[in-house]
Amino acid sequence: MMKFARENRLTSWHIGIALTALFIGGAFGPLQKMEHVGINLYPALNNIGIQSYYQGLSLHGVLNALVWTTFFITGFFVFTVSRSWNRELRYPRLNTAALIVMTLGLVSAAVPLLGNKASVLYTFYPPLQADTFFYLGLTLVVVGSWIVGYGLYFTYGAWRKDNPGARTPFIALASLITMVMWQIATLGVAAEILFLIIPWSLGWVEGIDPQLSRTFFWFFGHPLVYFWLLPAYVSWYGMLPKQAGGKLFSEPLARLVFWLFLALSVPVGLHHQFTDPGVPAGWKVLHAVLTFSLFIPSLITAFTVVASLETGARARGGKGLIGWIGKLPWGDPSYAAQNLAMILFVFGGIGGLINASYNVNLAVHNTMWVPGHFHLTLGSAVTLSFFGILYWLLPKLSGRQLWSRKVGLWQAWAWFVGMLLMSNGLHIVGLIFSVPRRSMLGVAPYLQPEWAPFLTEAFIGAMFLAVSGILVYVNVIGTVFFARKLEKPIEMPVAEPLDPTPAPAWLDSWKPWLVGTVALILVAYGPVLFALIRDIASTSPGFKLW
Ligand code: HAS
Ligand code: CU
Repeated sequence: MMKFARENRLTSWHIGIALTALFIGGAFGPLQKMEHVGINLYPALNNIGIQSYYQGLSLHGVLNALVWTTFFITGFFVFTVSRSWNRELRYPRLNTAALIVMTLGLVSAAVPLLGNKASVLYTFYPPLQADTFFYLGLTLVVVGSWIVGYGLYFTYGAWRKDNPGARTPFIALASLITMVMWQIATLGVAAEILFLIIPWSLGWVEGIDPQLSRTFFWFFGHPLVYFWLLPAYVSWYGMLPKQAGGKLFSEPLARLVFWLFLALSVPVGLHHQFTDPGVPAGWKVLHAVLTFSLFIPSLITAFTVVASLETGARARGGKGLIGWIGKLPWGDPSYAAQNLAMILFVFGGIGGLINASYNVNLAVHNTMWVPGHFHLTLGSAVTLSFFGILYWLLPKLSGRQLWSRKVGLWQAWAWFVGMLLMSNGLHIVGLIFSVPRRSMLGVAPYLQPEWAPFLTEAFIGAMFLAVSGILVYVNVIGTVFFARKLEKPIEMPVAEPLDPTPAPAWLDSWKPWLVGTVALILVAYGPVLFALIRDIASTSPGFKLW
């Protein structure tokens, strides 16, 4: 069998499922923005079983935020890790089993979602109560993703045995750190689902403690957003400089950033619960401060990635203080999509600073500002980067050229413009008018005429996104089924470090970082969870409000 045939097949399946989920989930986005300007198409969807706005919103959140990301990322890492070591998976059957478990989970969650039995939105906060199969399905997706991780760790062990003392190549290390972070983070949601939600949704216990459930959820929910972001960082640091004809400005800094994300991703989750009455203020302050410390790796990233791209642009003849930017490979859709994603992330990141400020958060919490924020981060920094990655990865996997570079460029720019418009409108209505998120605004009795210009701006943005989304699928289908065969094979782009000296050993050493990570989590979460568990109040029955 050709080398990497199995890995390629696994990655293709992961990504194919991810794209299918995004297609269905994404379709609801424009419908939501239409509803907000008074064009309600949901009654027409009754015929295909979509009963309400909230069912659509649940599909949108679960399929996009949870399924598209998790399946794409696990598939991408199977690829990055094996190529980075130039080594096949140690136990490919284990990774096949992982994919099967994830897929069974997806089906189990999708059936109640499509049947309007799990319209609890993607955060599934109790006491909203979904069908048990929804929760079981999500659990299986998570367990499957753990098994993907085990497959990668075994492969790491085999590589390490053959290469004692060598530095783990950056792309493999960064992918592994992200996977380990995910494994720690998902303990929170596993505890929530297994100990609290499933017994309650099966009727074994009468009530649930919503405060404890939310706290377990956000133990997982914040690192979840970095699980989405870090694969994009793998590409921005490890691949994009090469695509721009340059080198990675500082490999040690790139490694440091991933270790810092491992240590700091979890102990900040309370910044989603600043308004929760059951968590003492002191702990919220601690999490707010730790959240601010997370700006350090993001700002290191901004500096290092831009400096790396600059080495490429200058090597291509770029001159001047900012004139070099024009020499970046803007004509390459894979590059352009990811650079545009970064630019949007600057705004998403600044909004994150505002969210994380304990007192300022009160002005924006539960308003449209928050979807404005996460469409710049999850919807742009991450998703647009993944499209950029697809523009070389799909040709690599299918052995065919990208169907149309031009369509790829149009897609990336339409996404960029669409997200700018949509997120600008959403941020403004949230901040200025406190317009609530997750609401059918078009029929709300409190709808105000002053909101209209901004909701219309968001609607226009969503139309750009709809077109852009269609262009993604045109190119995917065109590439896989209709494009010409590749003339020469494509390899994963790997950026060389500017300074070839190997990174210091402490940046390739798991123990100190893992110990630090666990310690920080115990300090930041131990007492909070201890008190909530000690005082558990399993009093709330389940509610089905749809
Ligand atoms: Fe967030 C809510 C705070 C980042 C996703 N966030 C959410 C929710 C989601 C989400 C989905 O503190 C909603 C959850 C829900 O449903 O309730 N977020 C932050 C902070 C950051 C942050 C401090 N978020 C993300 C990322 C996400 C994401 C990343 C997904 C991938 N977020 C919050 C808070 C809330 C929240 C509160 C709760 C709000 C509430 O009240 O409910 C930081 O990590 C951001 C740091 C990033 C930067 C940007 C660095 C820029 C870079 C690009 C460089 C490129 C350049 C351009 C300069 C500081 C690295 C180069 C150009 C050339 C031409 C070369
Ligand atoms: Cu967060």
